[in-house]
Amino acid sequence: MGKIIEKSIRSFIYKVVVVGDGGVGKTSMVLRYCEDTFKENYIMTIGSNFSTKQVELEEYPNYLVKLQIWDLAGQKHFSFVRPPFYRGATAIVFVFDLSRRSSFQNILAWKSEVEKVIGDGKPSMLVGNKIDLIDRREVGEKEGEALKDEINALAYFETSAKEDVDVSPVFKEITLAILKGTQKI
Ligand code: G3D
Ligand code: MG
Repeated sequence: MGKIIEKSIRSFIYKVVVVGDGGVGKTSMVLRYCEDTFKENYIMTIGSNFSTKQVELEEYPNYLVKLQIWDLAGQKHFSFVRPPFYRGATAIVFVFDLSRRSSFQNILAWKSEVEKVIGDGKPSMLVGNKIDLIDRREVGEKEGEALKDEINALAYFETSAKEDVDVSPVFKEITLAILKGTQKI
């Protein structure tokens, strides 16, 4: 007679906010990670949207972890709508465009806007997107690493939502950091 082995699955859901200037590729990153697609001429994000994605974690076979990923409009004229969307976030992904220096310089302002609502000390990642536009690079890898240290982010990634470079590791690493910080294992 077969024995029924009961494996208890533990479920978690975490809210992650993706922030950075308009046009850096936030919506494209979320689409790439959640749906594995890239859409040219995607409509500008109005307000916000979120997608839910189950994270595959070999490290935690009996965990069912879902991320609710909020992609906020980066345009300055929508700033009044943003604070409520940060509420309840467990982690933050800061995104800039490697081919647009101003978006890199604005990361500190994004950090302070988010932390005004959720406080500091939440796990975060720094992402330089559009690595496929390497010929038009305006921010060096060392500068990215230095900013990561300055803002206390856990890691710095250079990604391409367009060519699917290193997008899922961003979300996987942040999930592992959340679990390490919140669970006693
Ligand atoms: P946002 O959500 O941060 O505002 P979007 O940014 O995801 O809407 O992307 C803004 C523009 O950058 C889009 O181009 C999109 O196709 C492009 N983009 C996003 N990620 C990448 C990337 O990794 N590489 C390159 N080369 N382009 C990217 P359009 O032309 O639609 O404005
Ligand atoms: Mg967008």
